[in-house]
Amino acid sequence: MTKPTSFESAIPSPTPARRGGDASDRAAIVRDESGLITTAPPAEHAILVGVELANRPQLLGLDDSLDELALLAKTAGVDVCGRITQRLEAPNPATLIGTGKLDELQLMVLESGANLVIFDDELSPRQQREIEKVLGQETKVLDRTALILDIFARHARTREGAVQVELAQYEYRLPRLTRAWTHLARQAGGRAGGAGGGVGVRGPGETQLEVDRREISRRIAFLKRQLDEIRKHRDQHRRQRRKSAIPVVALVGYTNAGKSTLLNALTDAHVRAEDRLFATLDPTTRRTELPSGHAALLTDTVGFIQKLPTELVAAFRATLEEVTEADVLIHVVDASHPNMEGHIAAVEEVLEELDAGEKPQLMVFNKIDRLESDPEALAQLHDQLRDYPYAVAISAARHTGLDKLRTTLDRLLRERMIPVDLTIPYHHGDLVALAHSHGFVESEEYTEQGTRLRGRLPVDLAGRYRAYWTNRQAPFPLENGPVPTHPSSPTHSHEETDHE
Ligand SMILES: Nc1nc2c(ncn2[C@@H]2O[C@H](COP(=O)(O)OP(=O)(O)OP(=O)(O)O)[C@@H](O)[C@H]2O)c(=O)[nH]1
Ligand SMILES: [Mg+2]
Repeated sequence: MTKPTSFESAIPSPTPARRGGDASDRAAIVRDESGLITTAPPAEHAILVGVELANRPQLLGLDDSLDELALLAKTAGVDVCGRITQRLEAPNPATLIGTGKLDELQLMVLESGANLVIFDDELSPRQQREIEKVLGQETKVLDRTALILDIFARHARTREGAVQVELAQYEYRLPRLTRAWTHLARQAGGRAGGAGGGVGVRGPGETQLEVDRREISRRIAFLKRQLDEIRKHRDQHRRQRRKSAIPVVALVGYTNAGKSTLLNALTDAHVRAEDRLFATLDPTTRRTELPSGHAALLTDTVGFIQKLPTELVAAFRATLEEVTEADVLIHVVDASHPNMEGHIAAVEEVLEELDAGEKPQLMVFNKIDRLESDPEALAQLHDQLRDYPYAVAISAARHTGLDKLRTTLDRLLRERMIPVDLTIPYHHGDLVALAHSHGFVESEEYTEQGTRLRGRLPVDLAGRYRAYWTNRQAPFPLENGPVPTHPSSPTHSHEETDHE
């Protein structure tokens, strides 16, 4: 994508998305003089700051949340050299933590030689500014959101991913253009218009900060237009997919739960699965065969985390539509994680935010190989499975429990289909074949009027059989369009790769 030159000169780009390679993973987060995040050699030593607010429900405890922040820091190549926490009745509007705590933090920074402070909670632009004032120019102040944005930027491998991260970074940055940007440098000679500037062209007196803001807003608008194009393309792609009436199953779950490993185990996807947070950003879809003989399309996509910034969810709408448009979800859970329950709740929260909370879910408790030495935990897990209508325990890495997973997925898909009783004229053998390949045929008889089929059909297909309901009466309205004279057979052959 090309950037406007004026923009390039005015605003350094956010962290460039990296394509492949691991060496630069060791790079660390720093801010350039403009305040934007960029990568640099590993020389970052950070102190983590966590706050527990009396009236705020937390999915993870203070320490667990900071452990997770430490993992995020590690993923970004930052070395953690200390942490500090505070329990508060209410946040300090100016500095989040209390003044005494801030002094303590300053001392800790000096003693440890840290050059970075990372807050586990999102800082308001004002709080960030005030804290920076106290800690001085040498110490960078980041929050969890900025850290996640940086990791996302490193892991984006497609244009779609890169555009989404860049947009999220600029939207995060826009209200935070302060410090280095407040030099109030006048534009050289007021070139933008001066005395002769036309209407709407601002002349001398415009500050650098305002110019920067305007450039960033322009860039945001440009990125949004690009994303609209991407979304249109994805939409078309999905519509195509829907025509084939193959159910789409999205793998969702907390980051690092094993979604990509599971996709690889169930298909020949060969997607990258790694022991780090947010290894996957870009969706990959692969076809898999189920024991019933039916096919399903499995989509692996970005993982979730507690305190996932809303801007990020909004910016990743194109990617996350793979989740919202799926027929069913496989919710992958790391059953060996001490915070399993908190992770499940965090995923449910994000699903709610995406309006996907009501989709049928197959709960997959992964990594049970790690529970082998703990029979009690394993028994407890098996008890827990009963809380869910569809749940299995597996090890994606060792390929244990995958058959059970496949049959359970088959059952779930079958139970969401609608029961049908059809009499199909003999010249519509194609519709009989379609029912066999995409539905569950429980009985088949040959009558004078045609083939009588009883069983279940996917909702998406049922409309095509409207005219052939036995006794001419569907038990409910079927509004899936007219019955085609030559119903096209669904495409079985195409295997999809959205992005590699
Ligand atoms: N012991 C064990 N490790 C597993 C299992 N499944 C996945 N892992 C490991 O868990 C780590 C994360 O796996 P991924 O498949 O990348 O997880 P993900 O959910 O795709 O993670 P993100 O893409 O980062 O959100 C990798 O190191 C995997 O090897 C399992 O069944 N047992
Ligand atoms: Mg993954």
